[in-house]
Amino acid sequence: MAYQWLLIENLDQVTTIALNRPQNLNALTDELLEELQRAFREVERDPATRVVVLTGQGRGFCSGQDLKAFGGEPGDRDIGHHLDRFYHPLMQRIYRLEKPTIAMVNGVAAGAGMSLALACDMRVASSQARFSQAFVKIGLVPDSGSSYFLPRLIGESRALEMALTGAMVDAETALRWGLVNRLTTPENLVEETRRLAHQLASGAPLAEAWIKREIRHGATHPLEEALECEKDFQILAAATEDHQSAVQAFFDKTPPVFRGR
Ligand code: T3D
Repeated sequence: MAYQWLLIENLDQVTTIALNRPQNLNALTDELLEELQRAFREVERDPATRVVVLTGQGRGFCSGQDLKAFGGEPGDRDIGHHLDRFYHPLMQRIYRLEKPTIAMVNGVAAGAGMSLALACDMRVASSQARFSQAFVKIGLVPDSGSSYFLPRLIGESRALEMALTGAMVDAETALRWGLVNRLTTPENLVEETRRLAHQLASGAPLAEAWIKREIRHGATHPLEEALECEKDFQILAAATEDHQSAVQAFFDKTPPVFRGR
């Protein structure tokens, strides 16, 4: 089905989803959020997609909730319902996608736009990327997963600094803080992201899906439970054809080919 607010491209098993409202730095309307939900549902099921890249058209990544769509009197909006309906299912879907996800952060990522980047597994940033927990600047609190993702990525103290000040964090600082995995020039952003995406796309898909679950579990559970979780996934992984054939490829001194079986 066609999309009005997204550009979607599949190249060599990597699907790139680009938010496409460049005139307002890809601010999120209900229509765009609905399309994003649908796109992530589709890539989840699509056998031709092994890795998903999320980015923005134009000079911004995403400026968060479209403030012009607020309308009406302050207090008229049922913000709880809005979050439940549009943001919560989307962030959970991205975070739990059983395929690797990369946010290719081309420009500013603010408010829920930053949450979108945080919900991805990794972030590759251009030197023009900037990050702001902009919520406080309009008297709101972090939502759409930022309070969950951010302290886990950069620690409580820096997360609080970002959330309390709403200050813009530049790409260099983001790299230093561990907010982004890689930093490159604007000219090399696509190439650098593609290199990482293709490396992941040629990996073992079942192992990658289980690794996502195992690492997230390990981050929030005691060692004893992490060891049990690792064992459960390792039993599954060891039984795959991909594991058997990769071990054989190692002895044959040939590159492994993973088929997701
Ligand atoms: O509703 C709910 O369920 C609650 C959910 C809330 C989640 C949230 O995301 S709250 C936070 C919302 N986002 C913001 O508060 C950020 C607002 N934007 C900015 O602070 C700045 O635009 C930026 C720091 C992101 C970028 O600044 P700059 O100087 O590079 O660009 P600009 O000139 O401000 O913006 C360019 C255009 O985009 C401009 O339009 P114009 O004047 O040329 O017609 C601007 O109005 C528009 N724009 C930017 N952000 C938004 C936006 N339009 C609507 N909504 C936006 N969020």
